[in-house]
Amino acid sequence: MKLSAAGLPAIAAVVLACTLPSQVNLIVNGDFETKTIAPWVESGWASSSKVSMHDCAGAGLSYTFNCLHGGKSGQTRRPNGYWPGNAIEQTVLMVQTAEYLFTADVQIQNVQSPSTGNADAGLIELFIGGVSVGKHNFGSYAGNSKPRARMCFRFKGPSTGLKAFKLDFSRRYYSSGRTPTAFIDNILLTLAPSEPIICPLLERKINATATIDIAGTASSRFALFYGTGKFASGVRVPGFSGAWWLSGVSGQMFVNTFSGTGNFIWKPMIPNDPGLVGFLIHWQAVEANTRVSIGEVTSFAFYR
Ligand SMILES: [Ca+2]
Repeated sequence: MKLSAAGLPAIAAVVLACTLPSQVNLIVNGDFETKTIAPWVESGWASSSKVSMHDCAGAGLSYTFNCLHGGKSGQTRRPNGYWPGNAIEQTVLMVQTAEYLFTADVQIQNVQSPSTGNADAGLIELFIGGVSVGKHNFGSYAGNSKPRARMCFRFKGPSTGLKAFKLDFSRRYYSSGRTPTAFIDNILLTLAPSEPIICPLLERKINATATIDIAGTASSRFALFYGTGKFASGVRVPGFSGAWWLSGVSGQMFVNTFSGTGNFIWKPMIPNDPGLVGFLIHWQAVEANTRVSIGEVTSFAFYR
């Protein structure tokens, strides 16, 4: 099927022939909006950990898990030289070789001593049944900064069964009165995600260039769409895989072609418009090759 630049926005207007109940997140309380950590269980060395209101994602205040990064003297360092710090985990039914998409908003901020930089702001790593499947390394920290990132990666289930889904906060040094605080929110685990998949990389500040990774089928044509709203239920479009979620003021950003490895990096200059700050925008891409596939919806805001 040939992708029509004019035809794709009409997807949003298709009759609601079939809807999904909601976006399926295999993680319970991944947004911490219950105001508590449950059913997550803490392990390792829990240091100043709590669920509190914080603007982790740059989209406004929201209940967020946070802890001091790093371990303590007397522990055994890991082979990578990091001190094991705090970890949160819950049990998830995993299927070996099935594909999963993990996303989470993470941030580092030195709450205890804001102007103090740090040689290592730590590593946030996802382990499934003890196997590392992905991580984000904040590296060194500049005083008075609040670096944000979106963890976003796909992985194959390492084994089948009820597995510990553990987010681990380790660091090259152990915690002290000047250690930065790590924040995490909006933890989402999707089984068999539909391509294309959109992941913002690095910071998303206004008056700066953003970097958005879009991944799909090699050499396929695709279109990127945005919406100011998101339906409560995804809309299935007959003949297309995936589901359509964008509502409100929505439109097409551009049409382009994935590389031979199925990637496209979009680097838009974000206007210096205070009206954009904290405004949640929803995104989906649609690709066409032997069939039309509507990719996973993702949402993020821009911030100062
Ligand atoms: Ca939250």
